[in-house]
Amino acid sequence: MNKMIEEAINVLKENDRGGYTVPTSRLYPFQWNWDSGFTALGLWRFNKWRAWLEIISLLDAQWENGMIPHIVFRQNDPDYYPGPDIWNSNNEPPSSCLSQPPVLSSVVWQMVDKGTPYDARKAKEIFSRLMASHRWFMDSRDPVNKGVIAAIHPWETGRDNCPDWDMGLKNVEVPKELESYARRDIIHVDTEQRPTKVEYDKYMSIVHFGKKVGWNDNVIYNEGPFLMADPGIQFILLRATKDLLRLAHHLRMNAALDEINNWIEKLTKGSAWLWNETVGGFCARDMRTGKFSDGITNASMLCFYAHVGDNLQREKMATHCERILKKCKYAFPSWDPEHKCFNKIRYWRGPVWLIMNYMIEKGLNEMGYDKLAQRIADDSKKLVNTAGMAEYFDPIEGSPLGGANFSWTAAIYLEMNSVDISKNITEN
Ligand code: 9WN
Repeated sequence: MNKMIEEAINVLKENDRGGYTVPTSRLYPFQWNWDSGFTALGLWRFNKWRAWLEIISLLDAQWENGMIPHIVFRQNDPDYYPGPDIWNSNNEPPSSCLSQPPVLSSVVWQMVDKGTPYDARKAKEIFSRLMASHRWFMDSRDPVNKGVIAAIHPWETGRDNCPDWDMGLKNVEVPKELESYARRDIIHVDTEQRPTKVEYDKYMSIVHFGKKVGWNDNVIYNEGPFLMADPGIQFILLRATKDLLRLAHHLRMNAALDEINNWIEKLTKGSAWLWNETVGGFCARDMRTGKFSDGITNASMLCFYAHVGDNLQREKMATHCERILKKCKYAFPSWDPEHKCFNKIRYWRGPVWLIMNYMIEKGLNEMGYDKLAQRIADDSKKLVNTAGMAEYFDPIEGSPLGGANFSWTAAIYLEMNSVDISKNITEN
């Protein structure tokens, strides 16, 4: 077996905490929502029941209202801030109180589509849970029926410090009564590669507000300090809803079809609201002011993955893609390298993330942009082959950034190499 593939499998095994996988040790010592989704894809390549357990353990933390929280805390751990005592979710297992990009239904569909009757049986067991999580997004993050999903916190988008959120964070006031706190992330990772203190103060201020209003989704939507539309969440949810429809057909869950079709129709219409004519691309947008962000990101590129936009819009997005690829040695940066806010090492302000590459590549392939897709697949593999399973990578130098031995990078590496070594599992 290729050495890197072996290493990727080892990373996933080493980050296994018994039924769930941490993104990496120390820096992120809990279970994260979309990390577990992508991790399941990688696990499935060599151990199917363990992949399903990853999903089932995440769903174990699903709230009664359908929300799948962004972090599940099964124990306290001083290595991460903010931990369970700060969120104070008051449920079992303790969790954070907001969500993350909903990749789960797409992951499940892929496992069923490529899998065996065993996979279909497991999917059937959790189908109603998936429905509930989609319903929660539609009801709680779009209570006005606009077809546009709101993110109430940059953490919900999973692209925490992307310049997309600068405009929304500007309006977030840091309350005098905000408890003082000590960050832990910068003990593990170079400060230059992480969000700034000003950003962290704002992140904690939004948490402070959420706690004050008992995490009431309606109050947060109408009065919360931050409310932005994210092409990432919007397109990932739309794609996941389309995959949920495929799953429903496959499992003959006919009673669910109308509801899912309605969601698809609504989200497709709503996606048009994210088209920024000035930039000629899909961009993040402030829900309260209607003001657009002016940068093309790796999340903008997910329009292909969601199959949204008319022909002209797609051509414009493909042109942006080509232009950006010419500026970077390694695809695909999290922020436009020609924009003044680009920073090649600071987290979501420039670096490459393999999970985003995976979705962009899939979308480009499906929409017939084979060459662009190939470039992204090749660069992704090259990055891991030379820099290892890093959390993220410098798009210009190719160097590893953030945490090392990272679960979702390892998982996507296995996925992109179409590893099928399920027969070898007993030997390992
Ligand atoms: C906050 C775990 C998570 C990812 C996010 C990424 C980062 C957390 C943090 O790590 O966010 O959720 O503390 O920086 O931005 O996408 O899920 O890997």
